[in-house]
Amino acid sequence: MCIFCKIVKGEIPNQTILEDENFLAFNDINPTRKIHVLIIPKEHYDSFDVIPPKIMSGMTEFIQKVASKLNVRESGYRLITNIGNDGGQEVHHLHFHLIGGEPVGRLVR
Ligand code: DGP
Repeated sequence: MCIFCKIVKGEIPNQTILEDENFLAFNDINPTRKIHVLIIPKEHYDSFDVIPPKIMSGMTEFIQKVASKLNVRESGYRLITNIGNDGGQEVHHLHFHLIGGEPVGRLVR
């Protein structure tokens, strides 16, 4: 079973930010910014590339609730999902990184 499925099942502890029936948001184990939260669907999908589009509407609403809870909607934040090897994805369970709490800089060179 993948590591994020184990987190969903409670087999690996996590610092939960927000949870509902379908989604979970928790602190990244290795934060790169003051705020670094991972947002996942509880159901396993390998990556964004294979999710049914209808999952995204619930996920969008949930991510906005997470951003509200973290109080970053006014200051702004970055949302990233890595896909596959070239995308730098290490955990193959769809997740969005929400980073912020400070200026995160430019993404492109
Ligand atoms: P990615 O490279 O997009 O697949 O990012 C995977 C992220 O998952 C990485 O930032 C570290 C995080 N991570 C890996 N294992 C764990 C874990 O057991 N707990 C938590 N909270 N985060 C984890």
